[in-house]
Amino acid sequence: MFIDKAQLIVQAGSGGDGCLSFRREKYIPFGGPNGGNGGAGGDLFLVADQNITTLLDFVKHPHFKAENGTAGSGWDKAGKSGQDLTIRVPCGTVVYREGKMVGDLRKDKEVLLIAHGGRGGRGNASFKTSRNNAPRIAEKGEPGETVTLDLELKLIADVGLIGCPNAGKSTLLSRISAARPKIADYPFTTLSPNLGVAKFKEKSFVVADIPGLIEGAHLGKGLGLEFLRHVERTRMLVHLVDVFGYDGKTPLEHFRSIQKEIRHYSLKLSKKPVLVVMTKMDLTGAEEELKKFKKSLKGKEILGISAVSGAGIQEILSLVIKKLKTIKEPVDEEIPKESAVGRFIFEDEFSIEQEEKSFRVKGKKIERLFAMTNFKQEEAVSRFQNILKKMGVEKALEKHGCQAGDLVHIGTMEFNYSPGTSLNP
Ligand SMILES: Nc1nc2c(ncn2[C@@H]2O[C@H](COP(=O)(O)OP(=O)(O)OP(=O)(O)O)[C@@H](O)[C@H]2O)c(=O)[nH]1
Ligand SMILES: [Mg+2]
Repeated sequence: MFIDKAQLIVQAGSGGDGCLSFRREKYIPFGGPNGGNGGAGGDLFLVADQNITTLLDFVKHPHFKAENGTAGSGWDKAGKSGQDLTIRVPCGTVVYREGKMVGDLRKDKEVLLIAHGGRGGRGNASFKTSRNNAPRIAEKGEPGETVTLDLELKLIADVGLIGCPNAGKSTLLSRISAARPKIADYPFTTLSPNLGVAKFKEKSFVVADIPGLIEGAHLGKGLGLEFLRHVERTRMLVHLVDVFGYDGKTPLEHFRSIQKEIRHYSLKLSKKPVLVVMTKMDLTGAEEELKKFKKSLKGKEILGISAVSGAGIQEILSLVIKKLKTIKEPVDEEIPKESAVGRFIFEDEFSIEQEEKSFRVKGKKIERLFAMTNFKQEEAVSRFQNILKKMGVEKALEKHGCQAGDLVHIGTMEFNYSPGTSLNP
């Protein structure tokens, strides 16, 4: 099954906890701290893979988690880092986070970092200073990032075949490439896009055949405009028109209504160069129809083909190759710099929100500090308080009207505010 939209819920690995330990050996009465650091958690990546053609797997299995780092241990032994996890997606996968595009994996093997693993917690050996040579403090590992991503597959092809149902799009694709799409004498034979590589005189290009369009597709009629997404990134369109029309309408009426649907879908798409091709020229009376059609669309380049006799097929191929040479690659959709996953975002160190009689301190740095503090260790608690003080959290709380006894939330913890001693969990 061809699925072109999916959601991923990924969690990078958490860092391992730092270790609290002291050297204990015979004849060495005051062995120093020797607790090692925890290992880093594994990162999560997406990688484009040309052998994958659908996002179907993610609909069934949207959850992924990279490995956690292991805890540090005594004798200054660091924990092991967690393995990174790489998730394979089809080429042409566009990645969104909270509605913003954060990546576009076009070419085989392109990689995108989507979630950072947590840092390993520092062991007590790392906290040794000249003033404190026996620290009883070790950090917990930093939790790995959890991220929800929306994936959208937009096929990457040079040429898009569009037209009414039954116009002969899939038949043409099967004539010019090795692709074997389903072909039949009824509308909506093609239910999902097909890709094929067409070759002509040592040159090749990728063609996308999509389901047929009908008038009112923008209102959801037929299969709607959903699949036009897959010709958005082509360099040109080939619009196929059945020489005897479809559903009682003339070729000209069809041509116009499909062009109108495309304009409804996107102005950008409607501005792509179009080659108009009349199909089924082997049928009796076709020449007359083609003449009429050409006359009413003066100035447009129109070709006639027959997939049955092969007439016109070579002409299409050589014309498309000639045209492609003059058309630049479509410009990429801009990825806003600040939203790219994995990019460092400058933000205020913290912010304070008032919730009735209580206050919430928010911010990446503080929340991370909270997650990595082991509140069972006295020294860790006082380090936590000192850092908050240095960051100016106490002052900021008072500015917001926080008074002794008021509740302050950080992460999942509640504190009673007491000025001077800062926050006591
Ligand atoms: N006589 C004749 N019949 C053709 C020609 N091209 C296609 N057909 C027939 O037209 C019918 C529709 O062809 P398809 O290739 O399935 O048409 P399509 O545009 O892909 O149709 P949908 O996938 O339903 O949108 C089939 O019965 C084909 O055999 C042609 O050049 N000459
Ligand atoms: Mg088809």
